[in-house]
Amino acid sequence: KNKIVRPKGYTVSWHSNPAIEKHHFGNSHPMKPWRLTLAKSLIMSYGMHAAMDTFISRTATKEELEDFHTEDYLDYLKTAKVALPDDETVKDYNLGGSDCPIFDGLFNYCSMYAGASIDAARRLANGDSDIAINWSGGLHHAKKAEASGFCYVNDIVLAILQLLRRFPRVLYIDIDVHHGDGVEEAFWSTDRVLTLSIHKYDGMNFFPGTGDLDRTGPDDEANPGAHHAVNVPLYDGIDDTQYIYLFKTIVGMCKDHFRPSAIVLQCGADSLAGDRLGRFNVQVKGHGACVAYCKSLGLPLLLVGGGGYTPRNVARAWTHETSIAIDCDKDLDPVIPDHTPYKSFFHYDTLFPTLEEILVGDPRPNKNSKKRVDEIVSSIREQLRMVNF
Ligand code: VJV
Ligand code: CA
Ligand code: ZN
Repeated sequence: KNKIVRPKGYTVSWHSNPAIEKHHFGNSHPMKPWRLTLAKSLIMSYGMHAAMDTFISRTATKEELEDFHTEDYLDYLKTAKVALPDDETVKDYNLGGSDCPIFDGLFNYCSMYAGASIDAARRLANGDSDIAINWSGGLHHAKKAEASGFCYVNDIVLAILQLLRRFPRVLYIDIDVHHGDGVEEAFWSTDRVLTLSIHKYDGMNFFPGTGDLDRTGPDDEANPGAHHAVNVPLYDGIDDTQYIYLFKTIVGMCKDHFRPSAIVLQCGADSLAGDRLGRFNVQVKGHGACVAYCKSLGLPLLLVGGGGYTPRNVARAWTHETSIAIDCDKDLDPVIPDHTPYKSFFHYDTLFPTLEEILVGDPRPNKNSKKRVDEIVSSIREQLRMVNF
């Protein structure tokens, strides 16, 4: 067991920087960069780093960040100090509230997670890696000149822009429990990126309040982006069976109609059962099945992290998904190794706890009917008839 070797015939690169993990959003803020330390220790205690090309990522340059963000916003982000109660710039850039606080080293944190995604994308574009991983990225809500929902710089948009230099079309897939609004908006008017987000949708009652089924792109048929935004709005409690069915069916249709040349998969782990902010019942195996399906398409693949607010489950999912990327998931002992640092944080010493173990006293009834799931699939099938490459 746990005999980890390099995958045969392809290369996986792992991009990370321990300095990212040291940042703090503030007391009891749900976003904890420290979860990356927990994930990294589990990945390394299985010995998986030996099967990848590993890179300590660098900070993105100002020029690289300006590929998407405005100079004004970046200047403000760089010099931002803990705000005064009625600072106008804070309101303009949505910085300094409780979701997007200004904390020590903020700009450094942003440039590092963005640098890792940019490097990962460049390796894919150059053909140096077949799969590239940045678990510290995936911050899908950040806008051109605005922070949003714990995200300040949109590393995904920056990575996709790198991929577009080399590849004609990029498929973006987002399994975070929240709608991937920042990425969708950035590529709203182009037919070179098809965005697909699966998320909980409950109008303004769940952040960010967008992503209904009929949000498919610009209304103007002459706009190249028309029909190139795919949204899968779900209710609470969706389980592995329904989730995997939806994922494979819809990603399969996107692949057939759009014919992507590369895939970016945002693996937000807040869609897992037992997440502090999420409301789904997806398990580590169901979440990982999405990664396995994307890998099976045989295209250059960028894996980024995202949300995930119950650190032990985030670490389990991204460890399992790393093992899928390097094709050693079948060789892995699901019992968490004894020498794993912070082992007691995992509560149960397995990568795959049962739903009962995860949801102690907090079961979430599945509010998604078979009828609704079928309705979603047929609506998206109609939408994709308009996408043809
Ligand atoms: O729902 C919101 C916005 C509010 C205003 C701010 N208050 C705190 C909450 C309601 C309308 N924001 C969401 C943002 C979710 C971002 C998800 C990011 C990702 O996973 O998609 C990608 C990384 C939200 N939900 C929960 C909270 N904010 C929240 C923020 C806190 C908090 C508890 C909950 C901030 C500080 C502290 N507790 C101490
Ligand atoms: Ca999503
Ligand atoms: Zn999220």
